[in-house]
Amino acid sequence: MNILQQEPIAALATAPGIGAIAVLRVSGERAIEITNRLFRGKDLTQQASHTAHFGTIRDQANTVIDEVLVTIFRSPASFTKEDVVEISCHGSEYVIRQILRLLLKEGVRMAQPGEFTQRAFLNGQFDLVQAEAVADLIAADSEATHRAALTQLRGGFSRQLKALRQQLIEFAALIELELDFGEEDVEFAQRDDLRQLVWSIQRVLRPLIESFSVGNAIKNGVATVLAGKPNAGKSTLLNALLNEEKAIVSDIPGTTRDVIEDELFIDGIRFRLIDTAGLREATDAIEAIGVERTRQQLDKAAIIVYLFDAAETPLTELEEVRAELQQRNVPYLLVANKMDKLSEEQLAEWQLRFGNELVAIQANTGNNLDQMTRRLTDFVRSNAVPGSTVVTNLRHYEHLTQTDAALARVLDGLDAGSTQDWLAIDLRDALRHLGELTGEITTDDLLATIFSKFCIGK
Ligand SMILES: Nc1nc2c(ncn2[C@@H]2O[C@H](COP(=O)(O)OP(=O)(O)OP(=O)(O)O)[C@@H](O)[C@H]2O)c(=O)[nH]1
Ligand SMILES: [Mg+2]
Repeated sequence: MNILQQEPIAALATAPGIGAIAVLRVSGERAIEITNRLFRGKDLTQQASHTAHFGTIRDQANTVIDEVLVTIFRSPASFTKEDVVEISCHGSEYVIRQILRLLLKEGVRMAQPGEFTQRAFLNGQFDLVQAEAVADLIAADSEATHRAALTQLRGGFSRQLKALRQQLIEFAALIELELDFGEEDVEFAQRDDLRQLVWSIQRVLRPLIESFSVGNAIKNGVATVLAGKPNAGKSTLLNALLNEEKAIVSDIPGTTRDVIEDELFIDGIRFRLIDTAGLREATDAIEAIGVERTRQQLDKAAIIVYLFDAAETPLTELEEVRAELQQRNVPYLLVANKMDKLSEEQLAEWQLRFGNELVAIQANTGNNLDQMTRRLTDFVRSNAVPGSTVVTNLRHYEHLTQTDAALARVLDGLDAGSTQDWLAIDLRDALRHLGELTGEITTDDLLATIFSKFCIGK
């Protein structure tokens, strides 16, 4: 691929604010030459790629601005594939501003948000899925988000999809060719082969589409709803998990009336813990609203933790609760709270009955909480197999589902013996969505939207 060296741009690559050091990045045509003009030390233009050089940056009056370490990367062996210089200086805002000012005087322009990554993309450093993974990686603040972004950065699903898209293009071309023959009844494209190909593409798409709910949970937190009857100890449990007195606890049933939410990282996974009003026939109008909100939260839950008072809940009631939870199709956990009031025999009987679906805890002392949280992380992990690709990006998800829908129409068309022009429309649709997914088809608008989400300097 031809490397296009565009006008030089610069930006602070490290986080703004005061730090021990800061890194300024310059990329583009003459980046090394321009930096060299400000630099006193070795002649940078004569140095090999991937070497670091100590020296000073001076202004026109030959005043030393700072002592710096300059690293040079020669095209195409750099992040943007252009000539790149990284200037590590002291992390003072004054120094950073002065060096940037000198660079601008030499004809360098300030970079737009995401412009470095955009150039890397345009020069074929990686595809769009990977470029977006760079953004996610920078924003990643939990171990799981970080892992998901890294998998996508390493090539993830786009390589496989590109190959399949290529095969689909060949079929589409044959069908378009049939169209050219108009009235004549010719079939260049083997319908059975096309069907096979569509199936194999769907086999790749489907797990990716399904991974989105997990991916989304990883990114935004797993909505974990603490539900149960009043006084079960839901708020006590929330406080114990958060290790702070977030919610009011009392022995009056119906204490919590609104939804209380906070985040908690367990084992690198972000959970959104949601404490709710206890479920019962409300005794007043406000409590009724609270109970209604609990129901809404249950409908949106990713995991339901159903808490009950171990000393006051008969087996028949538990069986009913479990039947209701099973209807909801989300992972749930039956949590017997106040195990201090529970006999060994009773617990053994429940465990025999409910197995892994039940754990006993004592929320007010924190006893056995680790057993419960381990169950929660297991739910998430069992859905997201380590190393498999998890789709976390809404844009990817939409193109994946639309490709899938277009392919389903192709299959319907094949079954119904549709004419070429109908098949051609659906094939083009599928190709377009696949192409936009991996960045083989791009519009300026799309690029602008994606890269503007980056911060300046990335
Ligand atoms: N013995 C015992 N008491 C507990 C335990 N956990 C909570 N409690 C008590 O149970 C009572 C109710 O606790 P809450 O946390 O307010 O219960 P809740 O489920 O949030 O109740 P509502 O907000 O009314 O729905 C309080 O008096 C707690 O101190 C436990 O493990 N053992
Ligand atoms: Mg409460």
